[in-house]
Amino acid sequence: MVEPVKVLTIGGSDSGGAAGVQADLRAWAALGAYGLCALTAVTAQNSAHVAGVWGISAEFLTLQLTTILSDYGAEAVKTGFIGRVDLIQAAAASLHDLTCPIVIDPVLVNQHGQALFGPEATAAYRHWLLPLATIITPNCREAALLTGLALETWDDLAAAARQLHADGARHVLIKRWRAGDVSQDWLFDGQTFTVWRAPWLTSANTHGSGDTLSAAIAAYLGQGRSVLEAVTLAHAFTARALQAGVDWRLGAGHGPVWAAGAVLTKLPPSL
Ligand code: PXL
Repeated sequence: MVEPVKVLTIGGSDSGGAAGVQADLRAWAALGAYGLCALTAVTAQNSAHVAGVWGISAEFLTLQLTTILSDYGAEAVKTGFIGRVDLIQAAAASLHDLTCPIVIDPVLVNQHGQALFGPEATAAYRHWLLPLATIITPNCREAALLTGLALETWDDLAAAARQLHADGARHVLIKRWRAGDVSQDWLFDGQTFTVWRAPWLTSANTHGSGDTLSAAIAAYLGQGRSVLEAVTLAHAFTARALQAGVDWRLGAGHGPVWAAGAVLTKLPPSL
């Protein structure tokens, strides 16, 4: 009998197929993990714009989660697009008693860095979801919204990481700190900072890269790896996914990362 690593995402559907649960499930299929999904919202979007968002009720989110977890269970969970206080509370209530790693990807800004939701959503993240997080993965703008800090200097970034850790997240990964033509992702574990560096990307095809990174972190954590190892492997996976989609032309706008093209010929042991 073989039991694959089961990973659960709580997030929104991207009708354009680039981000959201579509990105998560694709990443997990590429990694050989079995993906489960509970939807918070259905979006009508293409590569150029979001035409509408239709939210699921909190009761129906809870029904999805209890139905999935009572049968399959999960070795790891990630959250993505949530954005409504009752949905954040419903997700937190269902995750509260789980002992598996939980990755909180706080989808709070759009690709232009503009806030997607009001301050009540940010406050709900801090109150309900941060204390459950094995790791939280905000980009700099999201870390600024969650902490109220401006993140203009590296010391601001360090202060934001400390604050999110004090709010309950066991690890904090603040992504896309720009240093010239280099993008830095900083991990704080409550004591030390570790950095991953990558070229600052000019490719238009980055839609879904944050989702792919947090999904891959969840899969590697579900496999039993340490946070440091999971983040390192997930960065390498996401870089391959970005490379696989770099020359694509799909719609008129922002193109996707292509996790299905990130499969190694030789898979890492046991995924
Ligand atoms: O990439 C963040 C994200 C997450 N979830 C959904 C999205 C997006 C961005 O477009 O549409 C459903």
